[in-house]
Amino acid sequence: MEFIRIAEALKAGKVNDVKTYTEMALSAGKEPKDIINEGLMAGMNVVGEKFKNGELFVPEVLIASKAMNAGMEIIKPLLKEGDVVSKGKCVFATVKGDLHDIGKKLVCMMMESSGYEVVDLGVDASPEKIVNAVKEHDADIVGMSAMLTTTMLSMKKTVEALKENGLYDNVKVMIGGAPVTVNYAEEIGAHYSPDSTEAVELANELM
Ligand code: B1M
Repeated sequence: MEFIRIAEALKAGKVNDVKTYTEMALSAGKEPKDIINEGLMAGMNVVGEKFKNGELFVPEVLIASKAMNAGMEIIKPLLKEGDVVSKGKCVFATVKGDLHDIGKKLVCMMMESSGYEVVDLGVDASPEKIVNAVKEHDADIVGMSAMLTTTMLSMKKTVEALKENGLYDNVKVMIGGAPVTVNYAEEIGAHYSPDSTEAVELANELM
């Protein structure tokens, strides 16, 4: 019952209700990892599916992500080692010259909600900055977003920089953004997904 209430509140984007029901579930003795998997994640998975099917739109997904984060903030300090197994470490960025970050943030939120550790480098990230972050964080996945036809070229440069630094064979490169296509991804040696839900599915396949 507690889990269903959490999932329902999350789907409805009711941040305060998610907090309340998460606290109630803890008071009732529920395990933190079960609250995440059967309450929060269960709700977020439905949100992801509905977004993919066009039943929900960007603002609703952002609010649901906020509700997810509100629940996670309560649970995080209580997690024991091994409660949550990270699916992988990702470095995400909007590429050099590009300041659009709404879509990239959405992808980051969905990835985090699905169990990935995400280092978000923000916008206008040069190939050097991305390469350095991949080294520093020993990333499994590099995710790049571009919204301008002109800045897409920086994705190719970043892939080349990853190759020059001997990192390309150890990371999976994912790209996306309105002007990006599957053909362009193939051409530069990356993997493409059209939206945040498919980005998570792609990451799951790649890992
Ligand atoms: Co700009 N802008 N903009 N803009 N802007 C577009 C992209 C544009 C298509 C508008 C247009 O002319 N019709 C056009 C680009 C044309 C082109 O190159 N093909 C454009 C332009 C020209 C510009 C400026 C050059 C305008 C100017 O100053 N003359 C300028 C450039 C600034 C710069 O970046 N250097 C500019 C500026 C801005 C604002 C700052 C005002 C603002 C950005 C605010 C912000 O992001 N913080 C802005 C906005 C809001 C837009 C539009 C209206 C909306 C973009 C958006 O947030 N969509 C956009 C027009 C449009 O797309 N209809 C436009 C919602 C978001 C959820 O979708 O980002 O597509 P999206 O993300 C999706 C998918 O693409 C995918 O998943 C997301 C969720 O489903 N996805 C990934 C994204 N990244 C992914 C990564 C992945 C996987 C999937 O794996 C890693």
